[in-house]
Amino acid sequence: MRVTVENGRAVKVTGDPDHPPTQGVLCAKVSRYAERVHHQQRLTTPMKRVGRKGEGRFEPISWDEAFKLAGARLSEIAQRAPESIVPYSYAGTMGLVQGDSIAQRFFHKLGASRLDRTICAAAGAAGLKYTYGASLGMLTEFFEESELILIWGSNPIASNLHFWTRAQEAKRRGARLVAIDPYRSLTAEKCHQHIALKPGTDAALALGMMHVLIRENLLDRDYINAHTLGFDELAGRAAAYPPARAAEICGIGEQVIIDLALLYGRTKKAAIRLNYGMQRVRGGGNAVRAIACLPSLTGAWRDRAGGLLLSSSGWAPVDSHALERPDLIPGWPQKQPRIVNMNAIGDALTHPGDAGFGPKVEAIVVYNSNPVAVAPDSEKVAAGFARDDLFTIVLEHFQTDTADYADLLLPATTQLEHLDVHKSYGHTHVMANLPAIAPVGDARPNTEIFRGIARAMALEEPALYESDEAVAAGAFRWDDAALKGSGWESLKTAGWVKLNLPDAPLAEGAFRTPSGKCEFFSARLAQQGLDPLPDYLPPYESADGAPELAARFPLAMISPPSRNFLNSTFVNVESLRATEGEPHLDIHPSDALGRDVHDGDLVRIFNDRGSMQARARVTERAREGLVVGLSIWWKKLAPDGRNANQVTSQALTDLGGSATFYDCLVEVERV
Ligand SMILES: Nc1nc2c(c(=O)[nH]1)N[C@H]1C(S)=C(S)[C@@H](COP(=O)(O)OP(=O)(O)OC[C@H]3O[C@@H](n4cnc5c(=O)[nH]c(N)nc54)[C@H](O)[C@@H]3O)O[C@H]1N2
Ligand SMILES: Nc1nc2c(c(=O)[nH]1)N[C@H]1C(S)=C(S)[C@@H](COP(=O)(O)OP(=O)(O)OC[C@H]3O[C@@H](n4cnc5c(=O)[nH]c(N)nc54)[C@H](O)[C@@H]3O)O[C@H]1N2
Ligand SMILES: [Mo]
Repeated sequence: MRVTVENGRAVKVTGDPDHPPTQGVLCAKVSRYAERVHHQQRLTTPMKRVGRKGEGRFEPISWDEAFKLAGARLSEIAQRAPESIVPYSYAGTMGLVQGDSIAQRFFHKLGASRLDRTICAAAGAAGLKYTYGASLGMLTEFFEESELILIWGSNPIASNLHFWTRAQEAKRRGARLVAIDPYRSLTAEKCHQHIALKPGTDAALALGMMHVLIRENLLDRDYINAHTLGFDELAGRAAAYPPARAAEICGIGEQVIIDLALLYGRTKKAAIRLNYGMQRVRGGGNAVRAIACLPSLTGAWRDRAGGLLLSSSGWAPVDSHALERPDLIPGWPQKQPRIVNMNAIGDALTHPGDAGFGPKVEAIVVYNSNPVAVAPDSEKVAAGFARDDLFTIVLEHFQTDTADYADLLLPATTQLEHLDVHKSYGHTHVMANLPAIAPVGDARPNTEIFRGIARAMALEEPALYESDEAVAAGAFRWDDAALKGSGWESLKTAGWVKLNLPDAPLAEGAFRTPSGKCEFFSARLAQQGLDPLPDYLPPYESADGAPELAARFPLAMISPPSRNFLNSTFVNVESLRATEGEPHLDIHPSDALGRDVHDGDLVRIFNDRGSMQARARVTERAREGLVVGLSIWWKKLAPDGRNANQVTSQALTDLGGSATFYDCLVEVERV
């Protein structure tokens, strides 16, 4: 990203035309980043609460006072019960310095609870780990040479524009694009074919495809013999999914599955752009495993334009030990503080504490995240944050829904104001992020804020006071083959470095599993008492998984991202919010008819966990039985002060402990 600065202000951001994956293009929301950075509501000074919890009334204080208040309270708790302190952070910035470095070291030094950062991608990451050994996949550049692209649980026009550019180029060269998505997304409507399966049924589709590939012998036996493990067992599993059965589960036609499998098996350069939308359900990990087996069955990996990409982040040699320093945990490695799953933060904050859970949570420090808006089962999350005896520190750019509950609200810098380094999960370059402007107001980088609190607590640990530049320089294992020949200085000068990888990195196997093969059968899963083969697990909330619940709440709701928001970031940027208008609910005409709901009506969406309102759009974009509320709205900027997470649940996925945002039954009525 390049920034144009005039008189100390960022006036324009553009893509870097020399950077191969982005080619000078920014997506709709990030192209407004300068507007966000200089927004009149940017937090510019530390503040302390003067009103009731959640009321959002604050008065300015100095940084010294803020550090003293934070340090005194955290010291007192840390001496008594360090695990009562919980950090809460996710993807506000994905920078390795402002995300996971000094903050993690600080909490480790205290012996605080550890956070399982699983709100987004953990099921998919686990699925890939058990199958490929790590988050490995095709290089995004070569999708433009593919002859067939399955865009599976992915809406790149909204969420991954730079891949979409490649897919369009492939289309111009004659490739066929197939969207697999219960919703006719902006992307699905631009593909040659849209397969609108029921949410959470992707594993059944993949197993049905396998059944056909095996029956028709559309297999690469040499690749299977040399580079995979457990073919016979997998074939046994696929035998239980003839296309008729898979079709029944997925709610699509049998012939659709047969045709898809034949097309996939007969196309040499067959690529799958899998994405995280399909793993936010109970069986998300198994579904990723099932789909990840497909290119290893057909040997699609042999061509650089074939294979699969869910995440490429495993190619980057990040030194997470150096960044996070788990060895600072008192008594480590024998002593391992408890782990709090971030998806169950509502339960954690409202738990009284007992032998199983450990001590009651007394303090939460939130940075790079907005849990009151983004975490599931939001009524519980808000009830937790509203506790008078909870000490809450929030590091933020803006007074978000979460910031309203802070005792201390501390202004943080944006990417234009601080130093960082990044890897990517969509491409295979690493990037330096150099500050373009001075901090706005009195804002400080996350790292500097944690150093300030550490100093106020008189913590004597040099790693807490390391400079951002030193942290950045140690973020990667520069001696790894993927980075050979470069270092922090050359990365800083060039802006980005392309990882040194073969064009078709899995053509000769080289998976990172214990066997070095693509593991259809996973001994590691078997050892944990789990199914060693991928299977279809019905969603927790579906007619298959919970018939009684489905009788009361017959509609499946998904709430994937809007094009103009980045999770809950950018919702307060007026130009972007104006484009989205107001919260909508897309509902199929036949579902609307039975409920006397008409296009443009205000509707209430509800289940046992909560409710929200939205403006109905009666449309065939949502398949029958499905409703779609594009997200994630700031509650306080929605007309009824609520958002989609009022109805989502804290249940976790089969693998990885991920969130199940799209495994959610509701009912809808006209207001
Ligand atoms: N504009 C924009 N871009 C973003 C984000 C954003 O909020 N806004 N967020 C960023 C982040 S953090 C992430 S993780 C990614 C997310 O981006 P993606 O990984 O693409 O995931 P989603 O957008 O959640 O969902 C993608 C598609 O999956 C569909 N889907 C939902 N359930 C299922 C299912 O069970 N099966 C199948 N096959 N499809 C399903 C949805 O309808 C949606 O169209 O995007 C990133 N980019
Ligand atoms: N219903 C529903 N809920 C979802 C999802 C969904 O699809 N549907 N998607 C889920 C997914 S995929 C994800 S990744 C999560 C995302 O959840 P979060 O990671 O919480 O993402 P954001 O909502 O973007 O909030 C990030 C906050 O970090 C702040 N921030 C940005 N940069 C910095 C910085 O450098 N320092 C500090 N201190 N703050 C910073 C921003 O101002 C913003 O308020 O939400 C999940 N929630
Ligand atoms: Mo995410």
